[in-house]
Amino acid sequence: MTDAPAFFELSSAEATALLCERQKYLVLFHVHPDGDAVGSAFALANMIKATGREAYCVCADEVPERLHFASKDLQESVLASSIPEDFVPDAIVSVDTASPSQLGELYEIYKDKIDLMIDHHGKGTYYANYFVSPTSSACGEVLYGLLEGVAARFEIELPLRVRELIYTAISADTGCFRYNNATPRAHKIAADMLECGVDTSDINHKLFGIKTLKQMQVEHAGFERMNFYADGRIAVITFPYSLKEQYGATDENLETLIDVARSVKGVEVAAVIKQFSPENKFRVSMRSSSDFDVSEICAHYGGGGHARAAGCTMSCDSILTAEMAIISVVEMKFAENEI
Ligand SMILES: [Mn+2]
Repeated sequence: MTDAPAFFELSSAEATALLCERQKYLVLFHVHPDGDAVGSAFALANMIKATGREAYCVCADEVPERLHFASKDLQESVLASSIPEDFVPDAIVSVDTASPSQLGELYEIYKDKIDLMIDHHGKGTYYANYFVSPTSSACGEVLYGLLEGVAARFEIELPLRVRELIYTAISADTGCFRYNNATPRAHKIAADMLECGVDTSDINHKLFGIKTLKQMQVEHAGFERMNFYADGRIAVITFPYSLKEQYGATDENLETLIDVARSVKGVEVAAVIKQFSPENKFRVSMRSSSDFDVSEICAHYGGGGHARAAGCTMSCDSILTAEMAIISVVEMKFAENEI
């Protein structure tokens, strides 16, 4: 029998110390990277560099094109194969990653070697020796506190670039401060960033104001496939692989489909079921615009997330089966809530 591994929660001061003491940092972030993951990882890497040390960011997936503005000035690629072979980290830190499965193939490479997990979900499956994971709007919010501590220790100002990336992370995860996770603290940090000269309107335009033509074509196709259930309280878009091929769409092009479903008036629970490859594996994204907790639905299928935004992957014989399975659980919950 082996002892179960122990995971220790660190205070902010202890986590800050860990970010000050080492020389070479490897920063891991989750697959299907979003603005919070990329913004947080590159904010940390930029800060390490600003204090005269070395850092590389690594992910199992490349940074999507729409987020290149946050990563390309530091790294052309984030794949593990792109990191110089002679770079041997003395600290491995993950950001915005609540469970080992979200590290994808990186977990096999780095498991047991991850020193610190910096997250904001307040729950998850711990996999690093040490963790900090208060419930916050974004990993960027947690990191802001830690990096202010690092800046103080090295007696420097927090660089503008780091501030831009922290803002990017928080704005991305709060949907431009529209979601209910946009806490007073998130707004206060945004105010700090504005005062320090961060061009927030430019960042928000890049995050939310631009869509590629392909993305809009995909949204149009998704709109035509949208099904409504429970008197319009549930909207589901399925996007099978055949359609993805027909449009020549990338996984990234399908990211905003969920916004189409959730924007319809009266919809409380929105779901998008995407088939990324010919395999019968379906990636489910869910959003709630009421008290309905979609993370419970996704947890039922081995996934997770927040009450209002969650996801899971289902293996079943068809996309229709996946749709029916999701609908039946949501309808069951609706019925339970009404009792
Ligand atoms: Mn996040």
